[in-house]
Amino acid sequence: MSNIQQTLSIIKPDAVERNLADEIKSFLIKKNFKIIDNKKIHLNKDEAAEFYKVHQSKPFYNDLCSYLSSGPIVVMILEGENAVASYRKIMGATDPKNAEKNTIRKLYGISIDKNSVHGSDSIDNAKKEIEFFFKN
Ligand code: IDP
Ligand code: MG
Repeated sequence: MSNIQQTLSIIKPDAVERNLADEIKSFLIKKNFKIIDNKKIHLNKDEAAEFYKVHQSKPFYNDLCSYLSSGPIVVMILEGENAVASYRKIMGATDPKNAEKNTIRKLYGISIDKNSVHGSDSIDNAKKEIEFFFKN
């Protein structure tokens, strides 16, 4: 039975800055994701803090919010079969050095903080994150 889902992807500042957005989009299209909507934006630190508030107790929270607001990002709604889990798989492990080969983070990530992309971690969070960027 088909199980079409939507998930939120972000191309983070390190990848946008290296002009990798089009290459990452092509990679996703080749992997059968449809880009339903996308836009390039530059969050301020308060907006980044709101987006990442699930991580507010983590020691790296402040750096994470500074980083996400440090430059333009590309946010995308991706659609596909089991999109939440399948995009997490193609994105790769949080730390690029632990990511499997041919994942986005292995191909493009620089470090655990500059890991090039974000992806929603559950169907519920995908809905919230899509809402955060696209429904206002
Ligand atoms: P994920 O992006 O793979 O879902 P999360 O645990 O949700 O990973 O963490 C959110 C983001 O916070 C990561 O993508 C990464 O950029 C950053 N991050 C996670 N763990 C660390 C850390 O130990 N040090 C610095 N940054 C981290
Ligand atoms: Mg996460």
